[in-house]
Amino acid sequence: MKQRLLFLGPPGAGKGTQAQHLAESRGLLHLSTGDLLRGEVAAGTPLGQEAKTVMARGELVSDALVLAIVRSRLKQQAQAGGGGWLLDGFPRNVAQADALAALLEELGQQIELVVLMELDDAVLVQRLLARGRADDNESVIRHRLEVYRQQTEPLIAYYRERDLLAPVEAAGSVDAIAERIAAVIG
Ligand code: B4P
Repeated sequence: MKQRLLFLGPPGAGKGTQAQHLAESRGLLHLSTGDLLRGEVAAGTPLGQEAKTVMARGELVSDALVLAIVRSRLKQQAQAGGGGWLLDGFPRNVAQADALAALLEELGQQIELVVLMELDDAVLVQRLLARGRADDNESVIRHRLEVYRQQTEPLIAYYRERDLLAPVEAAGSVDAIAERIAAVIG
């Protein structure tokens, strides 16, 4: 079974939903940069204050800020003896992917698989409108999709070239999608 995983895909594809299930059932560390940032916002930390307006606009929080969070969690886990991890929503652009590669080299670890969750825009928008989080109104959702196309989609070619990409159809029930993901992870 592969134990060092990335979940990639557009907003609303269900990365968080599937990552939570998988991490629980397989005992992996689940690192969702979105959840961690929302935690900082809720706690009113300086980092959260910086992230809040950026997230509300549907844009990406600065690489330095997100990287600092991921670096400290992965280092902590490595120092505690290592183990599997699942990065959900990170990296979101090529600079973050390069920084992750450098961090993993430092830790002597490697990405084993990148699960790409694929779904039509119409279904993505419907799911997000139904979720109704603070950044889930229609104009912000459209903007997040644009940001995804411009900044995150290049990672598909990036990880395909490194022979790590496993595309999964993200339409259907949560259980059906979980089975497809389990099949590619082994
Ligand atoms: P994220 O928290 O990563 O959220 P997301 O991409 O919008 O959603 P996800 O794909 O996880 O969908 P979910 O399972 O919730 O990002 C939010 C913001 O944080 C970004 O816009 C950015 O500002 C910031 N951010 C995060 N990471 C960053 C980074 N690395 N760098 C810079 N900025 C960063 O599912 C969506 C909905 O669909 C839910 O309501 C769910 O219940 C439903 N759903 C899931 N599966 C379903 C199914 N099979 N059928 C029907 N509904 C389903």
